[in-house]
Amino acid sequence: MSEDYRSMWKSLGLDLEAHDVLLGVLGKAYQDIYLSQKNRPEGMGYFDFVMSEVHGLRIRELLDEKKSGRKIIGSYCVFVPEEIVLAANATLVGLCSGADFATEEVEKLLPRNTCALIKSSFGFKLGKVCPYLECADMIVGENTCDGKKKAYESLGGLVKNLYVMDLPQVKSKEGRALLKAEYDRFRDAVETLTGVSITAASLKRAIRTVNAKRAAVHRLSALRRADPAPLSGLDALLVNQVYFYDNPVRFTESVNKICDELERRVTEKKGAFPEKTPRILLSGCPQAVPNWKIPFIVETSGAVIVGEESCVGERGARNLTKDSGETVEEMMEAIADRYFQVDCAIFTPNPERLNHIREMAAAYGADGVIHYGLQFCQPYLMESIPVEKALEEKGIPCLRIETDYSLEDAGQIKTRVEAFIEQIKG
Ligand code: BJ8
Repeated sequence: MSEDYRSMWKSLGLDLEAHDVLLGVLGKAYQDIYLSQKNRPEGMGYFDFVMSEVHGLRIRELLDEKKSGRKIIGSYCVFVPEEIVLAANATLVGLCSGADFATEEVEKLLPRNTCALIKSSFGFKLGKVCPYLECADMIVGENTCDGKKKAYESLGGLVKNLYVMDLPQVKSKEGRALLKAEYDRFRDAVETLTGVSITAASLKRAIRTVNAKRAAVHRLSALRRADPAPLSGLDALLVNQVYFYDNPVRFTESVNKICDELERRVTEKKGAFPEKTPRILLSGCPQAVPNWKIPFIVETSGAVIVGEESCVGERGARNLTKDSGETVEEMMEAIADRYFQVDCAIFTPNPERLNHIREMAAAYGADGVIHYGLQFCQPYLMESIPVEKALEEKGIPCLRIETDYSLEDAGQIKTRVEAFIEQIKG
């Protein structure tokens, strides 16, 4: 990344030395994990570029947007509706939380046995290394798992403008009403922040922009059903990660462009891996940038990942919002309907997720499922046991992995993954 950005990072209050360390580690990991892959589609060049400029050009764009009066809103969860943010002429960015940083400082505020994702969000703030966090005018936290909801109480003292959204835990009539009420409250807060009143026209436009982005990733996912898979799981994960940072219109165009190329690859039977490579569905906790550990292990052990049942993947992006409403109220109802289908493990009971995993395994021709749970993540770790049982009852092999962001257990996980791949081959 160019030197020009240093003054920009300084103006955002980043710790330049620590930030250099982060970028150094990130750059090396990207080189080793991504750029060393073979048979990548040309269209991945765009996503490589976005990653190389993720703290550079994209931040400059966001700062330019701010200069022109647009607000930036940061979020940690796929329950925060981008439609509402865009309709108020603001920009939503995902705050990644995919790497350990400033762990000693973090553990002064959070118990050690907090999941790596939550610790990472604190580490990026305390270590002053995330330009997205620093340029956000509002940060939205959500009452999902216990870890997050208690952590936001402390995060509130560290960031300028934390807005906490309450979320239901049960898929009941009352739960749906709570979600709708919280989205109305959020709409008011976003309108106050931006000084822009959301109209039926602006909301419809925003719904269509976000739907187009989701439809593009649906198109990409569908192409991964082919054998040979035209795209590696690592590259697909990268697209799903960039989903949270990029300008939505540009992102949609770039995904559709790579889909055109992948369609040609499918016709020509050109794959990222040879035909009949064992196919894995990855299911579980979200994998935020730069958490590429499990896909890297899987895809360097003789299998290909063909789908992600994850919030950075199909759980987060799968349903479109109905855009036929004519009033703001009708469209707000449609937004609540769409998000109420997200089957995060914080819901109890949560049979939809289990059904979705089974459906995905069948649709993508998966030979086995790897369930990825972050250590200390009770919702997903608890749910992984019934998931494994239900899949195995249907004859779908399942491997449960519990890990964190460190690489200490990489060797051990690789041994287990290799044995699992041998099992599903046989
Ligand atoms: S909708 S998955 S993005 S909450 S890993 S912090 S659950 S202890 S991230 Fe999530 Fe929204 Fe749900 Fe999706 Fe807690 Fe588990 Fe940590 Fe987690």
